[in-house]
Amino acid sequence: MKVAALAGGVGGAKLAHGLDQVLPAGDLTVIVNTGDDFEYLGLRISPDLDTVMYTLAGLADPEKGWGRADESWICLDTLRLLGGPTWFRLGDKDLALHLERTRRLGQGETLTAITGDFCSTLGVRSTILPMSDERVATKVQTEGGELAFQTYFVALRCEPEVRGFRFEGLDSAKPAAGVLEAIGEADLVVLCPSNPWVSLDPILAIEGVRSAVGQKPVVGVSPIIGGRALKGPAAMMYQQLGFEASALTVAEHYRSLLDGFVLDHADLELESQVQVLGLQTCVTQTVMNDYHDRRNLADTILEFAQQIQERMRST
Ligand code: FO1
Repeated sequence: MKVAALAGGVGGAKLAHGLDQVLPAGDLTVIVNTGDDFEYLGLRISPDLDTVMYTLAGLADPEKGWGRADESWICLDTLRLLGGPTWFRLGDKDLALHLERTRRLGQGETLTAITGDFCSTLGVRSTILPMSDERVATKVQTEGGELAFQTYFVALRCEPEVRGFRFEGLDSAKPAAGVLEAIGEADLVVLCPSNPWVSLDPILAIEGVRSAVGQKPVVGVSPIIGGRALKGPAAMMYQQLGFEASALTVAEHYRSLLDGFVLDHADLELESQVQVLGLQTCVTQTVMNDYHDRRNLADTILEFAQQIQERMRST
């Protein structure tokens, strides 16, 4: 089964890793949000792309989920001593990647090509694609005005109350080479358990992506479990925007695209309401504490997708 997975940062990367482990080599393409990308210390940082790449390479920091395991912080500590900006923490190994990416972008290479080369070097089996090679910058609209995503997320620790979002550059952004092809060739599209507002919506907003996804069997996995996000501000964003934070709200968010929806055991009581939306459901453990959980969830999703496809064929 060929799978195209749409993913943001840590939660999405974990499921993408599970899929990478259980699918035959070459059958998975992960299409990653680049709305979080920004320039910092003169370098181009692509946090979600790197989180997915490091995770699939088995190199991600197991505690934080982003950055590299066994990292050193000599540059950051020296920068701090010199009075430079250190609010966004870049480890030494990670920094090398940003330096090289920025150098190659400066020579006119695409983010897609550079990411492909890094993935080969780091031993990633699956294809990882940025959503676009053009810059799209997520802006968070708050009571106090509009903020660049990483300012809101890291510098201000998601404290300002959210009013909405804007994806700057969207009008002129095209899907990266291979994105529409991977979706077109896929037997299944998986919406990973990433933040719907700031991780998956930017991908789906890129020209042609939503309609390509809509033509495929689509399974979504809720990033909200028992009314809370395991990591990040997704639940808080729903509440601040006037919605109840729940797996049901996430299913409604993607409703027009979905065929099936995966909920955690903790949300069993929401299953019938998700079915009322016209979706097939699968209740399972979606919390991924270790590699085994990632593979288990991926296997469960693939079995669920097969059931969905059989039902589609028989109706
Ligand atoms: N998140 C933080 O909360 N603080 C950081 O200092 C930080 C640094 C960082 C460096 C490289 C990288 O790839 C990710 C990093 N992140 C950090 C995570 C990142 O801000 C978010 O995970 C995503 O943008 C949201 O998905």
